[in-house]
Amino acid sequence: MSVLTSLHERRQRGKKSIAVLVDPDKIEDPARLTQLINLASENCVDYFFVGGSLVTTSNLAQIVRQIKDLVKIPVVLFPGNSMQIEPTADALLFLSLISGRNPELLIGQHVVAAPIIRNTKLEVIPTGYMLVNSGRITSAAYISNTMPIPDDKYSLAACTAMAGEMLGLQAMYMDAGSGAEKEISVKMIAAVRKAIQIPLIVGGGINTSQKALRALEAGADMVVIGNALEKDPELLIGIADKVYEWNQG
Ligand code: 1GP
Repeated sequence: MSVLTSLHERRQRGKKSIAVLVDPDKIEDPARLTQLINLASENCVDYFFVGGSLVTTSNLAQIVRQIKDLVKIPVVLFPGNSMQIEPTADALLFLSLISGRNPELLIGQHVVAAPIIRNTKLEVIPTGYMLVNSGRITSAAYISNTMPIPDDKYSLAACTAMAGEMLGLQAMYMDAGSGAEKEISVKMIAAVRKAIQIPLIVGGGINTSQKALRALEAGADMVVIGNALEKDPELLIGIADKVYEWNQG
């Protein structure tokens, strides 16, 4: 089943998902990545996201291979730019940075990437990407040269998502940025959830199981956890337990 179909199907059944984000630039020790991959598998993680705002290493293919050699969890590219296309992954979030007004990230990089993607078997998931202010300038905001949505402008976030859905985007990703000081508020997640029907992914600064649960309760279909696991991979156990409990209830 394609990643998008499974997201829709899970959404219809009220089931939530977890994605573990692997930022190639933060992988210094392959053994640690192996540990994280195995932990993800033991804890029924649904997806691996691979990518970052700035990737200075050339280990993307190696990371995808390492995941695929060990587990059957789908690998979804979460590219910061058109250079982060790895044909051996399963799917790619074709991100349009709709919270910003930088044409390069609304259409420019897409034009460059499209013919390269066309020659792969990657499942393309047209995704609205919304950066939300998290209290300090994140790499995503800096590199994208865009202004994130202010964290208390719920209606602005809702209308942005609504417009993205009307433009035909198939999923929405709200992101406070990797390692954000403040995760996205439940009020903002709820406002966006009310505005759209497509699957809603939420990430950035989710570093406790309580934060993950709050995002899911507010309407996220999937939470993405990255930074916090680099410091403490075991954190995944608590978060996965919450998602499991939700999905059972
Ligand atoms: C960042 O949403 C992802 O783009 C995950 O954020 O690394 O803070 O978990 P963290």
